Amino acid sequence: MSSLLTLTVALATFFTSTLSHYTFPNLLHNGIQYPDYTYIRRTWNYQNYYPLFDLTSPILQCFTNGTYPNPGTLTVSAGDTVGFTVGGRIVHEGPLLFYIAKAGFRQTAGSMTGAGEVWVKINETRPIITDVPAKLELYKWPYYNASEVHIQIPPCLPTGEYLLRVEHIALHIAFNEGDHEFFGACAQLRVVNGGNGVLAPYTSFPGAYRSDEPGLLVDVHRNWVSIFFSIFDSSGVTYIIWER
Ligand SMILES: [Cu+2]
Repeated sequence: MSSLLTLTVALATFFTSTLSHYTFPNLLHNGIQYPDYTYIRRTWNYQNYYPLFDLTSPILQCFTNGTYPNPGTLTVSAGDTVGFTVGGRIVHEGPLLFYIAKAGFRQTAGSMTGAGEVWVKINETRPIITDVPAKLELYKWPYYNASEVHIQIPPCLPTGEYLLRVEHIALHIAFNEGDHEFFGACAQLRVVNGGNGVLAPYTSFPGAYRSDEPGLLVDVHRNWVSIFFSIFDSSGVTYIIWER
């Protein structure tokens, strides 16, 4: 009886840890769902689904611990839509963001680390506001409870090799500094049929975020308006690719 109870408690702990958090294990492209961590670098939390809290950690670059099997690089066309499955579901409120980093001279998507000022935000999904001032129920995070997420590779993106970084920031308990939760992954892509866009502005991981900035230190159940204007508009990494 007591061993059954112990097992029950252990299982409950396990499911609380995994079911309440999430990963991005599978790439989706042209109707194909690739196997776990194929074209996606296996993340540091692939077994335990843990959130990342430390904004000074290089893990933030691609959510790996630096050790992962070679995932390969997938060829896609600029303008294609690619997706990531969600291991679990996105069960916390917060924005979904995509960043891209181009491989430099003598680099490939497989060889680049993601360190340095190489990242450009290409998309962010904001909450939909139906009333101001609002309560939680009046804001809708489009990816809340999602089992997959999608992004169009910008049609103007130049041909080349890239890391595509997906990031979800959970803000449900971010009223205590440092209690934001970061989840994400990087896909390795070879983009063909590209355009003449110019990437800007650049940011780095770590470096893009501060734990005390208004968008990351906020009570999402109260200060909705300040969230809206901070994390999205004043973080200094707001957009993107300029068409010319
Ligand atoms: Cu959580």
